[in-house]
Amino acid sequence: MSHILSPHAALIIVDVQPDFMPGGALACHEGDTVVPGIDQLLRSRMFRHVVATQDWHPHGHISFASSHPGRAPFEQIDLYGQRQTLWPDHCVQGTAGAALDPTIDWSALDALIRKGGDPGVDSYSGFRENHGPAGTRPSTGLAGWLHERGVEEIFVCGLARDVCVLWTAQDAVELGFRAHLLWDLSRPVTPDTDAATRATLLAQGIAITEASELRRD
Ligand code: VGL
Ligand code: ZN
Repeated sequence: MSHILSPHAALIIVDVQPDFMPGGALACHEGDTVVPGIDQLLRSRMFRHVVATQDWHPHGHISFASSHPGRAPFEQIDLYGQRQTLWPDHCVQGTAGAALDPTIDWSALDALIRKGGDPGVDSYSGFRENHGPAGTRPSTGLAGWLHERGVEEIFVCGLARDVCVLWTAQDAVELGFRAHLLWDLSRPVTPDTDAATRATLLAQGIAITEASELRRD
């Protein structure tokens, strides 16, 4: 199947940062394998609107297991009434692991959304933070930016397929966009989540699309 991109389609590249690659602080399974395809997609100039997100935490962030004495990475705690997975320290602001992947040509990028900067709240989606103490999910402003540019359809790729990519695609449909997850240009933190991720996408009307299906209008 091929998919003709309209001028109202946007690409969102989620958290393609060394800390999410093999050898990084919070490595995704085969995370580095998305890099050549994303670089090619950027160079192709197929999308009229291109956004990247960058996980960007202060030292001592609440999502770090190291901020919770006696807790280990990948344990879950209750935080503001929601389940919070505790992660290894990752994407600390200004560190090499938090940079956008240095081998990708980012020239075609229109906007960069940094997220996770609130020390007390995690932020998976590019659109809004996770639940905070007030029970709300503050916006990053991305939905407004896209709506004002006339974007109707979103293609999400990057890392991690089971966390920030998934949450970004879910918010996209909730906020009124058609959404695709570019499956071959994403990889999970936890490989055995793929079947559950596919079921969630199907149930929420998010298309599973391969980069090779994309054609320019
Ligand atoms: C992510 C866990 C914690 C991601 C970010 O980019 O998927 N996962 N922070
Ligand atoms: Zn994070």
